[in-house]
Amino acid sequence: MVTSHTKHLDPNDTIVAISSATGPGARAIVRLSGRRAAAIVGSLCMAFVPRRGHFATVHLTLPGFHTPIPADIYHFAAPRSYTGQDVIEMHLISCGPILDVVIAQCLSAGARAAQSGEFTLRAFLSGKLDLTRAEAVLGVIEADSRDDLTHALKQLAGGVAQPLGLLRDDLLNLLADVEAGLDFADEDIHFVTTDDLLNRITRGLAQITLVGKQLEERSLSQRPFRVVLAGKTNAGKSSLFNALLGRAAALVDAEPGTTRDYLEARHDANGAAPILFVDTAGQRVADEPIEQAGQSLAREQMQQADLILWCAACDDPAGNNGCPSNAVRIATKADLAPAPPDVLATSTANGTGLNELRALIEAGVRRVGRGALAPSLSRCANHIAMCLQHLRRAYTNVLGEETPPELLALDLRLALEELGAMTGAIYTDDLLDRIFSRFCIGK
Ligand SMILES: Nc1nc2c(ncn2[C@@H]2O[C@H](COP(=O)(O)OP(=O)(O)O)[C@@H](O)[C@H]2O)c(=O)[nH]1
Ligand SMILES: [Mg+2]
Repeated sequence: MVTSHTKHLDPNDTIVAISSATGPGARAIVRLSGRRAAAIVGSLCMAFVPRRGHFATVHLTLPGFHTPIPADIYHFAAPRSYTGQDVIEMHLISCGPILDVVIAQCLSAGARAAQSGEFTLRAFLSGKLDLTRAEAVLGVIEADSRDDLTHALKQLAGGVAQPLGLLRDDLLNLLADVEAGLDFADEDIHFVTTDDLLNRITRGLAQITLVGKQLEERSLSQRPFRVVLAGKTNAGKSSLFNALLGRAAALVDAEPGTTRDYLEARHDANGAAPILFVDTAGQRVADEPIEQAGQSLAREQMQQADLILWCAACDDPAGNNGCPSNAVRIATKADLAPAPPDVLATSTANGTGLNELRALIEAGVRRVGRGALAPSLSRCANHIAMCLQHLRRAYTNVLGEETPPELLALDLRLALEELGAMTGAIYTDDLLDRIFSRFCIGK
């Protein structure tokens, strides 16, 4: 699972570590990554504030040292840094006691000690490392203590890089054949028949579809965080659902049993992990089959939930009957009666507790660590979709025999470019190599 480690590795923390080899040496490097890097380093050198993207030689004033310690400071400004965040490197005299104090000072100024591989993990999360190179990340972080992390990244990148490589190979060979044909067009030499073209493009389509599917499967982390509102009928679930979404997505009515099946609505806050709110039919003794069905759907939803909010109105003493043990209890309609102690009280009538409820949900999202990998995954999904589009056009072009081979070559190139953008490889030289080696053109 992607979930168990990321809670320890909040990418919003500013992390610090000695990033040079341990032991005696001329210079040692202390590296920080995160929003507060400059402020933290600044606190070590009095009034000096490192300028974004600049180099400076400074003197650190460290507790217990009477002389200022010289240091070179390199500021790599986000997003153009290894991790994609603000990165600061302090190049210092390589001396254990000095380094210890520098790290201790950074920690007390608000940095967190980086976990093994965490800088690279951040590079991966910010899209600086592609899926293929993410395998190298695995190597970096293969330390025993990071089993979880290794496992998570393996799940994400493991099987994808290889089929991507195969697909790229196939498409390159195909393009090489088509382009070679272009060069010999006058001599009417064909390197590939229409049937062969269609077969090979179809194979490419199948492969890229497969890679897309694998990515999808691996992107469990992209699945939105499911918040299910449950409780008795008339508890105020739909009202809360609407309030959390900030729009009237569900019908609210004084008549109990208004919500009969369940309603889903996705909430994408800026930059935050997506949340799926699910409003369910209330629990009550159901006579009608349709209502019974609605309630069994609600139970199903609760099973799939990442967070169950069990709503019980403050003026309903029996509101918590049937509340599952893993649910978070919410005392709704707090404007009508006092809420029980230690339960979050809300009211959609006067807004009580809504911010606290949002914070509670966000904490749940963070705990599960969902969404941290989402940007990288959706980036890949986008390239795959574009690649598919170009390949489909290539296929149609081959079918419509009038189409000049230049257009086919263009589509194949565009498809390869999408793969290239995904993996960061540049295929042009590669392609020339192939043409030269396979056809001895230009000798
Ligand atoms: N006074 C008060 N009434 C509420 C509040 N929330 C919901 N209601 C009312 O309670 C009734 C049931 O609300 P609804 O959201 O449909 O409950 P659901 O059956 O659990 O979905 C409606 O008449 C709402 O207007 C609240 O915070 N305060
Ligand atoms: Mg309802």
